[in-house]
Amino acid sequence: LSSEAALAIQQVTTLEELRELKVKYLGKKGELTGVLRGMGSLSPEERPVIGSLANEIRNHLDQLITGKEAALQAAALEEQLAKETIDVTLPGVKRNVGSLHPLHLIIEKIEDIFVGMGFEVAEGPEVETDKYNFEALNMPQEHPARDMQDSFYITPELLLRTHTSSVQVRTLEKKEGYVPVRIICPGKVYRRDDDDATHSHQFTQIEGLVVDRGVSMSELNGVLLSFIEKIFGEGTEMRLRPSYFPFTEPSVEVDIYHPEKGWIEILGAGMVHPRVLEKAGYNPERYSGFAFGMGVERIAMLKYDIDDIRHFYNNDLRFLRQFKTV
Ligand code: FA5
Repeated sequence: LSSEAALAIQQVTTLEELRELKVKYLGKKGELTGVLRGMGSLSPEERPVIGSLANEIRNHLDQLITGKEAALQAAALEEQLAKETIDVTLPGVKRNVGSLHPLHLIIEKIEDIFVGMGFEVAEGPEVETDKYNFEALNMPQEHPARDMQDSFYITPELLLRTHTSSVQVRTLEKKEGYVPVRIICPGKVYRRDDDDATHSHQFTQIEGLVVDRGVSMSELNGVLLSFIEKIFGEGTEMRLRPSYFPFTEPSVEVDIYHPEKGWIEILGAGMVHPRVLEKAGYNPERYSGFAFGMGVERIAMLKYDIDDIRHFYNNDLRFLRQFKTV
């Protein structure tokens, strides 16, 4: 029995077969167990002899099985490792890497410039109340200036914001009368304008607002010139033209000089109207401020020489791929 079992164990090639052999010889109903069970019929002299012989065989077989088990496991591991070798000569799979949208890139660039001048980045909702979009900005119901920004109304009280100036009063209310206030706010705005090469019914603005003691028009001039030189290069010319916004007094429109296109308007700005400060809880006798609102697409079009605003929204990969940064 012993040599028969030893031979069988030696010949086994899988762990599964080895388990079966273990049951066959050493299991509860196994052959060796059978021998031990039959000991009752032996004479008292024979019993210890056969008993110790049977135990010896059991230990021997046990050892053989454990040894074989380890050998089979090692072989299985070897085989797996051999199978998993990497063929470094195989051609790679090219993955398509996406890129940031040009508008996103320019917004980040503009944010960086203003953060460098001590501004914080603020946010506000795109669905806005009449109060923040118009009323608190010195444009009561029926004010003719509302016609300058033809609006998408949702209810008589709610509309898609027509400019990021809606964030001015929201920010001032949050600051609860404290100064300094120095924020910019990028975001989408909506107007019932007909789409053409330079107008879109949905576009992007970046609002700026500074409120503190003794803020002046010359500081506005300095901040804007410094911004424009950083975006368009040193020596870029800027001019302020008198204009009108109900929420600023005086108001200006800001143009930059483009060597081929001439003077181009890029933003509106002015000194925050005392009535706006007052409504938002700031005493206009003590504090003053300036604000500006720029069209981001217009700036990107000038910087990257893009001739049609609709390129930003059509998702044409031939256009988008030109702004790949990685
Ligand atoms: C405003 O929206 C004012 N809120 C700006 C402002 C802020 C003035 C703070 C004073 C103080 P305006 O309607 O001019 O102003 O728009 C600002 C800029 O948005 C424009 O200079 C232009 O660059 C851009 N813009 C206006 N309408 C469109 C449009 N339909 N498509 C693309 N860009 C536009």
